[in-house]
Amino acid sequence: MRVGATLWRMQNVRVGVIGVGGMGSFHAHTLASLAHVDLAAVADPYQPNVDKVTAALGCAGGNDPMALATDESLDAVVIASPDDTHADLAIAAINAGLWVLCEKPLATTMADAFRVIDAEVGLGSRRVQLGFMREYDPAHVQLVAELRDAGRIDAIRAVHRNSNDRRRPIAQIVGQSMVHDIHSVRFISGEEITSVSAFGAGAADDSYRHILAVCQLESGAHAMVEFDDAGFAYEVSVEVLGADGDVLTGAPVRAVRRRKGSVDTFIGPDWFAWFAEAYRAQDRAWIASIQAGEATGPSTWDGLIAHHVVEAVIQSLTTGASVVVEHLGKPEIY
Ligand code: ISE
Repeated sequence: MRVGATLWRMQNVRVGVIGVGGMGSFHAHTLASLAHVDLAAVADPYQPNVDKVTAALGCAGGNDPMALATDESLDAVVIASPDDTHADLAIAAINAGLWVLCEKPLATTMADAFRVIDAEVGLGSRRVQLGFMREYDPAHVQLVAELRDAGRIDAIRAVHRNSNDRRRPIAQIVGQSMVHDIHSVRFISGEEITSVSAFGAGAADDSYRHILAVCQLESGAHAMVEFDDAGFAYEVSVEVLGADGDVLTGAPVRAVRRRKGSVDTFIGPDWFAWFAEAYRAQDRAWIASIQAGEATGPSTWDGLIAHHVVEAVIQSLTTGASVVVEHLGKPEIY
């Protein structure tokens, strides 16, 4: 590992990407296009994924995610492998002295999430940025700035319409998708969620089309998180009702398309299009934090708390009861 702030500024950051399906390949392309980044290698057990990225970007490719997570010739890795592999890979990378951008969710169990926290706390400082990229989305950034003179937050409405075209089990809907909205409520309000009542509609097997989670916040404000696994079109919006005014994120700024018989503004086909700038800004900020030698942005603690609330939402959905979200003490490094 190279150290020293001056050196960092002059040298490119050598990055590996673990898991190059849709999300990881998007990161690989984004990172390869940034200044001061050498995309050194990618790893994915599925060879066709590797072939596509190495052919397009000319980096090395392999099939062993753990080998890349512990490759000390790298400075940093992106973890974009299946959700239940994130914790072990993040711990291995932390122990190998690498900087990490870990896709959400941090983990699929609280036990795994705590193991990652323990690894960072054992090191004494943050090493990981979590992929809650909405914090970098221009509309969300502006919303947070506008809230400065909107007064006390009374309520938040977070609406998320997904374009996944397959039915997912409840744990995945909440753990992979609503986890973003849960984090949004936390970073926008600066408050913790203290209880959750969740309702599902459009049931099929272990799945719902639509989930509504009504969350109480510490101040007594509430947040309504509404998720729709519509299967087509993608939209995310957040509205904050403040004592002195409301603020609402709009769609990403796009050209208006006029055709005979229709005039339409942009509706995202998927999250890559809707949040293109957010992902780019996130990856840019991650590289800058590595150059500065200090992890910034959403942390593993944010990932752990988001999963804590995910479990409360699932419990409320399955029991029909309101669930108290137990307070967890935050280690000093966060
Ligand atoms: C997906 O995994 C993402 O991370 C997207 O940001 C989110 O909007 C979508 O619902 C998830 O399935």
